[in-house]
Amino acid sequence: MKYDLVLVHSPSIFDFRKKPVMFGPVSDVVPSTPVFEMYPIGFAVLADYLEKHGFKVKIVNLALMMLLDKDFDPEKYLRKIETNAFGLDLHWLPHVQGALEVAKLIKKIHPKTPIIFGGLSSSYYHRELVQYPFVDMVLKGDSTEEPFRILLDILRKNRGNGNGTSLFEVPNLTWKDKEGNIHCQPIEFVPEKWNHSRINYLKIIQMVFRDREIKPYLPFKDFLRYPIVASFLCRGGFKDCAICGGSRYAFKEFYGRKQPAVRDPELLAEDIADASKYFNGPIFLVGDIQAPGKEYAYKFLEELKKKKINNMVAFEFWNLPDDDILTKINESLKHWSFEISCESQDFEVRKKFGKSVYSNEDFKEAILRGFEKGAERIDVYMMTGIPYQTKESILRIPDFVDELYEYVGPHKKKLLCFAAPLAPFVDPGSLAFEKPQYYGFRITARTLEEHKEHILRPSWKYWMNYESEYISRDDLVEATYLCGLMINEVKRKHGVLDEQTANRVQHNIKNAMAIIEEVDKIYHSSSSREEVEEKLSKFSKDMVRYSLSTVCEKRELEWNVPSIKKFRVFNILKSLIRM
Ligand code: B12
Repeated sequence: MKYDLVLVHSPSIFDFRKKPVMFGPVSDVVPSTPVFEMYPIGFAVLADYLEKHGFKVKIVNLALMMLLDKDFDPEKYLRKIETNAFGLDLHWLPHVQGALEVAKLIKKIHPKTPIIFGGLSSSYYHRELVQYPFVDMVLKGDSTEEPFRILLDILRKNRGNGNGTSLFEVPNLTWKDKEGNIHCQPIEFVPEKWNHSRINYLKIIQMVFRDREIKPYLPFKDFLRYPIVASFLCRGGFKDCAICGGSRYAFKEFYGRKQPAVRDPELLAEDIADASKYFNGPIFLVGDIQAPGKEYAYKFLEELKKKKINNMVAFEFWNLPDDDILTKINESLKHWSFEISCESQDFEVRKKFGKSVYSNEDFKEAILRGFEKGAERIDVYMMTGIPYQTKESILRIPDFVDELYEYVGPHKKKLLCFAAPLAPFVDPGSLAFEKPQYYGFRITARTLEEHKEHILRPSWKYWMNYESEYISRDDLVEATYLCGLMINEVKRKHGVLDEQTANRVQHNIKNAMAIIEEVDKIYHSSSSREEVEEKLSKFSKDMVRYSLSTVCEKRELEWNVPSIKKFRVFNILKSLIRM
């Protein structure tokens, strides 16, 4: 089959299957493994939009295919693909090495096929990116559906000629012409609302059947066991969190967006209802429904109520939810929960973080109220390594977690608390990356090449692109693991984790700490990368093993799936026949 576009998602480190790397707990609180095999949900949005406009699109989750099968040969697989263009995401900066290597490989196999990069990190680094001989174009911004349609149309008609004149018609595009000159169109396609496209899960299922291949489309390793899907409130940022590359500041300065593009409340409710037609797993609503205003939240919940949804819907809150919101959520859904990040128990650290300011007392009260109003579960997140946070401050997190469990009393088994590090990178475009001096940060990698060099180092301690004047790297890594150990004990004490799980987490953390010590010794006593890798090769298996479920057990993140049937097979088949 010949495609117009093949979207490829790369692993964070291309040869992760051979390299000895201590990834650390960088992915402990997201569904992916440290290879970051989850592709941007934007792939699904782009595929739906472009297919609707008559283009044939395929998704290839190369990272996942490499992860699932140690003998899978990416070169052999990519060689068989026929397409007018390849689209590669460099959305999350930790993919810098993997995405560049995959682009190089594709260029070697298909020298005449354009390679187009996209995603937030690509947009930030567009000029540096197109200078690589194997990168032809970058489509910038958070909304590339329509620019991509125009570009694919040009490529299909073969008008993208040598001097690239017709490419001037494509908004948001940076590209290199045959003479090697770089052209940058400004980011002008920035819709004020997000109503022009959607996440169409059925479309992905249809593509699986069309291509008779499921693996390239799976979003992450455990999806078939735990099918969590998501719906999104908006594009852009409402808040100015210091370390966030998706903040209001970052979008305004680097991605051409002055205001977040919010989805109409009716459409958002429809998205959730649509996902619930095909999946029985939890639906995570990304973005705080309170952010666009109370009226918005009420309208959305009113619409949601009409849909009579059975799935667990997990909300995300940036501000503390008030009683009205919690009551209305409870009236709209059978099963619901929420997650909230208070960043730190330290009021001063939280205040300077720049998201929301509330006292610990108010926070605890909001969690208790959440349970009383009917939340089936609440997840609380905190971070280590954020600006102004000292080692002592990190080591006090477990006391606060203990206080929280005491406070919610009978609800404690439904409360899950996590603390994970700001790693591997502080996001480019964030305030702390752009104005590090105000946050006591020193940035150790700025360019793509510098980040690539960091990520090829042997452990997450040396990957980090920042140093804080409030805590050394050694202390940050140690305090993160110690904090994980202590939180684990708090959860054991309150019966939140069974003995077996708590023992496993304890074992993982202790082993991870021992490996970090070994890596440090080898790293500091070797004179070349090859020597480090050779000496570390005997720890390879353990380095992978103790990079999973360390600061917490990964399954702790999982919300209950109310039905044993994870997929609504009858509805899927019915919709496929109708299409
Ligand atoms: C939801 C979310 C997640 C979800 C992932 C959902 C998903 N599959 O996409 C979860 C919680 C799993 C997650 C995890 C991580 N995230 Co996150 N995430 C977000 C968040 C809050 C919203 C993203 C969003 O709205 N997407 C909406 C969809 C429609 O847009 P999209 O996928 O970006 O796609 C559009 C464009 O990016 C572009 N595009 C994307 N790919 C491509 C490819 C091509 C070829 C082209 C042309 C265009 C293109 O076009 C699409 C639409 O037209 C943002 C913050 C924000 N305000 O944006 C952070 C954010 C993107 N995440 C970030 C980070 C750092 C991570 C992690 C690395 C954190 C960690 N250490 O674990 C992991 C990586 C996980 C992985 N890959 O396995 C940073 C990225 C900063 C950077 N420049 O690197 C952000 C900006 C902020 C943050 N710190 O959370 N994340």
